[in-house]
Amino acid sequence: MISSDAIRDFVLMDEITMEKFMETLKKRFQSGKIYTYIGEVCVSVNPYRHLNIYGTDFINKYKGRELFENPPHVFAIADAAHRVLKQRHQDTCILISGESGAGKTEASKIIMKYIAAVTNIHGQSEIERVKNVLIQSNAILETFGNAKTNRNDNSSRFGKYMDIEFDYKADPVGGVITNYLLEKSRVIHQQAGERNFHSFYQLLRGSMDSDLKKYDLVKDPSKYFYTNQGSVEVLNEKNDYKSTNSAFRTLGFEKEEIDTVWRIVASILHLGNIDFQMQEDELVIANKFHLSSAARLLNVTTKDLSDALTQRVIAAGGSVMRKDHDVKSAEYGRDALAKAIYDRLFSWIVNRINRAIVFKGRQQQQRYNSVIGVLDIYGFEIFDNNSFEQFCINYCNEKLQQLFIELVLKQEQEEYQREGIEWTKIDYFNNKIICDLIEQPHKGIIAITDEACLSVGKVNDETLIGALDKNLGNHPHYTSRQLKPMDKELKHKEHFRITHYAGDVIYSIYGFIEKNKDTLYQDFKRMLHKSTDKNLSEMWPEGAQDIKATTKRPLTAGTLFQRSMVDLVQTLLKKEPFYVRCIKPNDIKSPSVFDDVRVEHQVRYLGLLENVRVRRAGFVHRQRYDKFLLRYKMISQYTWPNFRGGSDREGVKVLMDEKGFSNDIKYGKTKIFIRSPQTLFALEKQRNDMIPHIVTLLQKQVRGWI
Ligand code: AOV
Ligand code: MG
Repeated sequence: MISSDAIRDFVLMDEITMEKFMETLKKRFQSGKIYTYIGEVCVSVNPYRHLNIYGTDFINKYKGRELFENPPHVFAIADAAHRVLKQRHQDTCILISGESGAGKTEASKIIMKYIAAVTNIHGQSEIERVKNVLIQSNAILETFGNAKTNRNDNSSRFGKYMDIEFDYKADPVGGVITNYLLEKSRVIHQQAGERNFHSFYQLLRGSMDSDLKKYDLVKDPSKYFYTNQGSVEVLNEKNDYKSTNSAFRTLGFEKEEIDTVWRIVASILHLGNIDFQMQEDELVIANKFHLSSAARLLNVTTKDLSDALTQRVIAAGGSVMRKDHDVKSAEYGRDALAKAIYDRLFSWIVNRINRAIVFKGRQQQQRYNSVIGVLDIYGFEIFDNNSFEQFCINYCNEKLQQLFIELVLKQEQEEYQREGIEWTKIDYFNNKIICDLIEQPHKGIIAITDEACLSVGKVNDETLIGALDKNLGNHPHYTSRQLKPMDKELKHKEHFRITHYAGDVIYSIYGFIEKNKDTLYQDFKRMLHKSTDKNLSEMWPEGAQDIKATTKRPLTAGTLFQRSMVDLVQTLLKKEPFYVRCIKPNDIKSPSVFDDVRVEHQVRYLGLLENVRVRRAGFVHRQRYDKFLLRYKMISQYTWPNFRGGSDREGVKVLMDEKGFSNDIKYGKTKIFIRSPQTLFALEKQRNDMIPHIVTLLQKQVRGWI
């Protein structure tokens, strides 16, 4: 029997139980082996320390090799995805999942680094540029889209799907990044211990004093309301600011564009410090300094900004009127403005990066050949206070889990069918029921929230939870305090609980309606469009619209997100998927602690044990006849050095009959299927035993002894 930490593939365990799975995972983690396969799925445990396994020596070891030829590694998955693309011109995708802090973003960067390293052997300069842009884009996206949360110091606060496009030689010639719903509420509010997006601290801590003066800012984040609510802890901001700017330049951002970006970030800090007061029935801005700085940085007039912050222009019956805000609605407007400016800036940066990834000189007809899609989303998360953002993030994770279930099952079933092999179904927990709870037309949480947002009467968050209770009260994955007053966990009536595939999450209904409506007063859009900063103005094309023109009600944030998820699933379904399933070993970011309870929970909800069972129920190993024969022909006198009695299939049959393995085998149309791991071990052992003999034999041959 092999020791647990030597098990490279969970299907090779002698029994499939949770105990055995956990023991294997733990032993491997403790001996620095963070990757283990389940067939072609790579399970990865966050090491929380630097491992020397990503250098050139390792890249060379994995290049062009089959999965089983080397110890498990995410490089092997990247190579497999690239090989499928190269050999079969088939689009592939690598789906990286796991909860917040499990190592998804790191895995996606490792994959990109590997792909960049093994392509373009002729060193064509334009391909080198594209590769550089792909890699450098991460630095920028993380600066503007990542933040410190209580779960991860560098948490992705947006979803990212990147298509890397390859030419017919399988060299990268372009790419397209799609971003999903940035958690923009972070711009204005952070929970205790958390921070705003890295960009704010980089600007404050990293830029030179003369630049700060230009922005009317001081170095200290505690001076700004938008950066002082959570933690003001300093990470490595100084160097990061330099790297971000250098990445901007690598990507070919113009000097003015970089300038616009940082001016917008600075203006948001000023907006956050603007206060409103009522003075004799008139709303006034208390802090004029921040007002004029924000206006200057946004290239709008102080009057325009002041008007837009304090009044609304209403077009009624052909005439235009002005109406003062009260303090509350002015504050709402200010925060909505800050969030919207940052959100637009982020999308603009993504678009700008996409323009930079296009291969220069590519002819119109010279389309890319195929793509590898890399999906790195925000992981499942539970905070002390969960709101609309967590609801969207966790829904996104449900969708991805659903895809895993569908595809892993489907793939296996199809392969057995294709090869004419009998198949017994393994039971899964199918999370489709939770996806439905959220997204079903008319009946799901998103639809019910939309209905509340669109109805004319006075609707607030409490009425929304009433509607949810009424429609979903009987759903096994939905509970609220109004329905179960004895439920201690649900502290308030305004909370509801979703039993997600990855655990129970209690959401506070407060803010659901506002965040879903996502209203930004028209006045701001017009003001921003009028900005004399060309780049900023371009971010707000809808501001060009006439005041009197009737505008269609925009889609809600929930519906937009749901549609983008449906599109994403459609895109992924067209590709051959590879999986990296990331696991977080502990909640204290420790390289040595393996928290059994936390890990077992993840293994359960990720369905890893069922994955092993399906894979094994199943066969532990399958291989094309030609490849199989090539690997093992040396162990049989009938097949060594070559089998001359017929097809590869017949050769394999002769070999397996001779070795007495026939009962453990099924012969498919193009592949051999091996049921138990013992057979595979025995084959490997015999092969290993033979290798020294073969080597001596070959040496003798070379020396002419035989
Ligand atoms: P995530 O992407 O899954 O969380 P990250 O990839 O950001 O998680 O990983 C969190 C941290 O764990 C990183 O900043 C590293 O310090 C460490 N880490 C992860 N993988 C490795 C590795 N292979 N080698 C060394 N350190 C690693 V979130 O974005 O919060 O869901 O929304
Ligand atoms: Mg991440």
